[in-house]
Amino acid sequence: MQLSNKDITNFNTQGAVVLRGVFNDWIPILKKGADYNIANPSRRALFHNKDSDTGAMVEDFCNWTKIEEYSDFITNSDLARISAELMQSNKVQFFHDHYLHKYSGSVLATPWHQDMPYYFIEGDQTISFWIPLEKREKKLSLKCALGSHKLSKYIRPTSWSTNESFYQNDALFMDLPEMDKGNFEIKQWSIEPGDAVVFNYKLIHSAEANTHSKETQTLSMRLIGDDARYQQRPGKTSPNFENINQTDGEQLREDLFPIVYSK
Ligand SMILES: O=C(O)CCC(=O)C(=O)O
Repeated sequence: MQLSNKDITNFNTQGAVVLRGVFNDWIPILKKGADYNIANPSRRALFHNKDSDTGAMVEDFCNWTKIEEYSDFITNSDLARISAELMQSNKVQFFHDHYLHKYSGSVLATPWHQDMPYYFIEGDQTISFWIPLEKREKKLSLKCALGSHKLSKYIRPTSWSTNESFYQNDALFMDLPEMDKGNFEIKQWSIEPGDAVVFNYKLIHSAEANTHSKETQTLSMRLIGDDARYQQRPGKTSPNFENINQTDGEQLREDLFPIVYSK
């Protein structure tokens, strides 16, 4: 797939773009991996609303080393090249995969948030690919607050199911701006399998609960570019790497976060 100059400009100025049909051939492969993932959740998996009959949501992280369909996709699809072009980066490192499984009738919406403050990363060259594995009507698609990746301070991160502050020292962060008062243009795209919404880790985004009669499966693939560096946060990050043994300003370890593209 060839990106247009408009895709590159929009990604950098607005913080998000939709890419149509970019992973068409990969959907059956990713679906096989995701089905395995939900049947075999890792120790990192989070189960929200597990015991409720009004629907539940499962998240899992960092499974690419054990799910061969994920590693095949990361290595052999256009993911890394597209990342380099959109971030305008000479080099791309893979950060992690994040799987979201929303059972039908789930009452749990994904709240407005930025991903960056949950991560031990700082930098402008960051990219997430939000890849639904089935058709998604516009109102159940990712909501992106365009331009919000340029804010000067991060929004306070919270635990999604309890809404409690994620870190003890939350003075570093600011309150979420009012999202429905016209401060940002909110963009959503209807999705066909094979499309991806691509966005910067600093972009404020959210998603509705799953009101479909069927479960939904989404994979978010996260990568970083030249200027991304390790940054200690005031507590455990998500995902957390217990023995990462890195200090502020270092490039992320290549044994855990492999270089997947280099010019
Ligand atoms: O699909 C969702 O509910 C939200 C996904 C999200 O926040 C992300 O991929 O960063």
